[in-house]
Amino acid sequence: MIDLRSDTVTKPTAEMRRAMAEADVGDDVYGEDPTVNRLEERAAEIFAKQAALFVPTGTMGNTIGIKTATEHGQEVICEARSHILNYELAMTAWFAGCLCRAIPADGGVLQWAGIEREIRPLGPHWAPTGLIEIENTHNMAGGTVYPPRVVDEICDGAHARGLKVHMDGASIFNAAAALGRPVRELCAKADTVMFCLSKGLGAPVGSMLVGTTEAMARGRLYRKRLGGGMRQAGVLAAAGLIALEKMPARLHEDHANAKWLAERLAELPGISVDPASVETNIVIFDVSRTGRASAELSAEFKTRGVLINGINPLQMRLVTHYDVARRQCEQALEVIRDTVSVAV
Ligand code: TLP
Repeated sequence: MIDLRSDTVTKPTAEMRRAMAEADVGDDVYGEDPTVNRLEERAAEIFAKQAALFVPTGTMGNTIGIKTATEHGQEVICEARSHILNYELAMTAWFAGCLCRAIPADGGVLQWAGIEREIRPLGPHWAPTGLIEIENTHNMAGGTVYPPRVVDEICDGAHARGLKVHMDGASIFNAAAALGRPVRELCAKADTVMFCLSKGLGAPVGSMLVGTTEAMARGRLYRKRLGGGMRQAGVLAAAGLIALEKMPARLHEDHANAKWLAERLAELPGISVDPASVETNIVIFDVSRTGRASAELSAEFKTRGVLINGINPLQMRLVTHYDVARRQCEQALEVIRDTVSVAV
């Protein structure tokens, strides 16, 4: 199977498996796992933040990041297609007790002017704004990258209003690869940043939250409350360290494969996609002119050995990653071409 459903599907590399087998471990609930401690120190260093917290999933990292910056009964401003609003089972409401105020933005990239209009002060009727959340890269907008200047403007504006900014940087290393800038520059002013080790970077499990020492200390308690206090988690952190140190350097290969696929998909009958909009490793393409629903196409691709999911009846998303080389992209393209030429 050529699996283009997500960059979460990668299997740990041989080097990761070796490191996992040999990892030095201890009980991380007591803060005694040396490998987890090293991973947290390295993450904090690389992001130039005071501290970091190893969490089992990106969803838990976002949940904790949002919780550390808000109070029950507030609103979190986010983009309309954001992961926190659409793919985390209403966790912002469930755990932090906050509503999401969704703002649609071109390419998923919010601008300070658009956010400022939506900020609500304390008043007799409305839920006051507690936090601004931005997603970089923006998954469901097609892996789009925030220009660093826009992030800085949002953070400066938010801070001037006494608000914090949480960045869902699940794929922040893809943004860094696309811009050729280090992650610490892209999130310098964000208060908390979540990034995934298990998405694009090849680790089997794990995400990180980075921020101030104070926020991470509180975050550690929320993590325990959520059931994320892991014990000898060094076996996971060992793979995470390799993901963090080694895997970012190769992400440009995934970006080149995504662009290559988008350029060729654009030539196929019934498919619409603008290759210029593909900035990282995600290609969202419209299949409505094939006359078939994305679920049908998905099932057909699968019978021919290619996995690609629909994100709604009209659009599909493919994601390139470490476990698909250019050769597999060529094979996947053949399958898509054969399937849609029959469909049209
Ligand atoms: N993204 C997954 C799905 O959940 C959609 C994928 O296949 O792309 N923030 C963003 C922006 C993400 O894209 C994801 C995962 C997460 C958070 C959550 O990470 P996990 O799955 O570890 O909870």
